[in-house]
Amino acid sequence: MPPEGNARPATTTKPRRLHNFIDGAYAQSAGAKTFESRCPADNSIVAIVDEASRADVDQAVSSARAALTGPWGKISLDERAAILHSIADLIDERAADFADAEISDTGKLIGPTLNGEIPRGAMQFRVFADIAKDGFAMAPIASQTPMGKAANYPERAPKGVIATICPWNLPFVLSTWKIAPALACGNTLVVKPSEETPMTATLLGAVMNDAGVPPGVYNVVNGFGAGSTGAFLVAHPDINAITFTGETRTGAAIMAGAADGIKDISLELGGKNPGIIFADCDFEKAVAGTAASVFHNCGQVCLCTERLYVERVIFDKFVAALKAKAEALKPGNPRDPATTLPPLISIGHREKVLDYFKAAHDDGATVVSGGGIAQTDGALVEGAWIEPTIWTGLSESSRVVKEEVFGPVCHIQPFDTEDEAVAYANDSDYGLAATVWSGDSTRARRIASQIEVGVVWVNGWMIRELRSPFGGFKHSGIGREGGAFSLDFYTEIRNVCVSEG
Ligand code: NAD
Ligand code: 6OD
Repeated sequence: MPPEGNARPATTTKPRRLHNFIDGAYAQSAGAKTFESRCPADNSIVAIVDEASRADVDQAVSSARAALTGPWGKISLDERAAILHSIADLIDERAADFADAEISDTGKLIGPTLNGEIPRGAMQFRVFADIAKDGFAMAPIASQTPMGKAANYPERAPKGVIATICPWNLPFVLSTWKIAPALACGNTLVVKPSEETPMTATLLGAVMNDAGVPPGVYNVVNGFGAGSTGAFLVAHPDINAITFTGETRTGAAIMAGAADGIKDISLELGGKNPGIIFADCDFEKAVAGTAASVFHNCGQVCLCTERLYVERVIFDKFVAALKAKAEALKPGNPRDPATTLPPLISIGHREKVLDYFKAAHDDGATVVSGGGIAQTDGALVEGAWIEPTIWTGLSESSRVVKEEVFGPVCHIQPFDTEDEAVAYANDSDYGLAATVWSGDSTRARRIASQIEVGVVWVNGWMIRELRSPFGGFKHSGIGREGGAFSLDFYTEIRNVCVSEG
């Protein structure tokens, strides 16, 4: 379906009916429960979704377990890689459908969805197929020990049945970020998308069938977290590993659940990311890059910047320039290419963000820009719109400076010295990402090396190389994925030691 502009309603007109995808087929849930998925642009119902019961999860896991030793377990790495390339090609062919589904679920903007997030999902299948082909074989180790001479052959084996639990903010990018390497390594999967965004992972089932992925290798169970599908999956005794992206609190619950059965875990969690702007930066570039890092996807990217530290001599000028960027953003129909501000994911999430607006007010913040609900018209007035919001004047202990808001917000603090900027940046329980803006590359690298986060961008933001390690320090996660790090998580390593007398 080609994307259209303003004439097209914010959502698809008729709600889709979504079933779980188990053993290669869309099947009605074994339980009777369904739930609604809504488009946050106008709060209309876009899908009626089966909530997977414990019996559905059991069936999905058994099917994934059986598929491990079926045809999928017998094909070569090269054949698996070729199938992953076919998956990528089919996603590209159906990009407009995937984009349409993603926009219906999230209210995301048409441009970044159709030209950015969906193609990146496809690309992840190609890239991880090639990474596995290059990195699966490990170098032999010759040894001469008092017990004799031997040759050691370390080899990778699939880890088994992987549970993949995903958030709503980048549904297709973040599910395929895990699905692609898991399949490349020969595993089978049970994927639980966020209850807010069930569509794209579910649509991917048909692509898997068409690409020749055997039944049972890729399964999707839709539903909620605690007390529902997500918890059934985490507790399932036949899961070997859980890869999770979402809130830190949820990650802690999943980690506790994973202890039972000694399931391996990879946790990509929340952030409260700092940006440090030095007076010697390229000012226009720093303002534009910082605006993107604060407001992109309405601030709903774990890597978004919510704390800004600006060298005092340019503080007022920088605040004014960022305010101008915030106020230029235009809410509207996400399918209209002229719209530049998408909504938050839901009315419920907007309530949470509005609570933070109140907390900032109660703590005495100066509201430089925003602070309320963004004005829209027509059907969009029912949507989860919010104003991009900039605060100054708060203490570093204020709630909105400490806690992840996950909205289009930032607090800006002046600093005078490098040490002060680094101390501010590190004064957080989180440690996911940071940006440093400076014309002095030696200084920028010196600062970057002192910040306790998993990724530091110097004079840029969100430049993603899929071969580089990705993950967080402190409460932002456990483990690294990306490139060969994904191979380490999605495989077990066996050492075959051959005695040579
Ligand atoms: P969330 O933790 O509420 O939910 C994520 C997923 O976990 C959903 O599928 C949910 O149904 C499931 N879930 C919730 N409770 C569960 C439980 N007890 N057992 C099993 N599954 C459970 O997160 P969200 O609101 O969907 O996403 C936003 C959060 O994700 C933010 O904190 C953001 O920073 C974080 N995030 C982190 C990264 C990263 O790479 N570090 C990427 C994207 C989002
Ligand atoms: O770019 C990625 O690989 C990644 N995992 C991004 C996460 C973004 C969080 O919202």
